Amino acid sequence: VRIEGDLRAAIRQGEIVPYYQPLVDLKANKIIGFEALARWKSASGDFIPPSEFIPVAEEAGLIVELTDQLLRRACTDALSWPNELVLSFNLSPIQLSDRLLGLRILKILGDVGLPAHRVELEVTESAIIQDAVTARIVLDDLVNAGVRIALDDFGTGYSSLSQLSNYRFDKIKIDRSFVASFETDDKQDIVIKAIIALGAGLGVMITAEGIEEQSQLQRLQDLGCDIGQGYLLGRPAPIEEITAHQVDSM
Ligand code: G
Ligand code: G
Ligand code: MN
Ligand code: NA
Repeated sequence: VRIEGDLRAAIRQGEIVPYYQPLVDLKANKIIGFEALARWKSASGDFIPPSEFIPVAEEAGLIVELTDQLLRRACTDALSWPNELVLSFNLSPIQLSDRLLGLRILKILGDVGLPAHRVELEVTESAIIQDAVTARIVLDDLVNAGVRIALDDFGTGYSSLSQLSNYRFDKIKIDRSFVASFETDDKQDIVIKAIIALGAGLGVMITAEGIEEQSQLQRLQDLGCDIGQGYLLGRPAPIEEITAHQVDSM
């Protein structure tokens, strides 16, 4: 396929770069870190979304090279941020069935000189179910070194709540589909409330994704949600923009 050849070239030429979206402490109203989101700006100037090229990279055997490159770059960028800010980085399910992943990630952190406690990895429920034994080995390698783990897209997927008792996450990210509908749907409001209570009970921080409206932000703050993310709080932006504006203005 054509995209595969283009992708190979794009990786070689460093055309796929991380953008950064702020993660905001909803109680203190301040940025606590950024989620890296891969962006490929093709030669024609169009953006090809990660939902298209990440699966191709996985099938073409390019995901290790792409991830190493993106993570190295993101860690280097994070070194220029104020010291307490965290870098959050996504891992796709297939990556967690590679038992060397944890060690490779730690090698990159070591090379760049970014302390492990400043890094958080976002994984999904399906990633852990796919190959539970290997996923645990990988996550344990990382957690033992001080890296934090967030359960991404929580509430979607096929798994039950069993992952929460099987693994000790540092953070749960409520999928943006809940935030998008909770004002118009009383049941969703109850669901979000329950997830926030669950987080408090488990001692796990809760992040709400996809906050686009002031009213959504207000409601989440009223419910005691810990962290927020969404276009209202900041869109994913290239490193030049976040260092110039967002961090300095906080
Ligand atoms: O940025 P956007 O909303 O288009 O991201 C779409 C999906 O791609 C999300 O599920 C996100 O987690 C995933 N994604 C973004 N960047 C990366 C990355 O660097 N690696 C992996 N594995 N997934 C990513
Ligand atoms: O699956 P994951 O949570 O990693 O994906 C995050 C995706 O959500 C990114 O592609 C990002 O661009 C997107 N995103 C972030 N904030 C918003 C928002 O407020 N609204 C919508 N629709 N998408 C968002
Ligand atoms: Mn994510
Ligand atoms: Na998500």
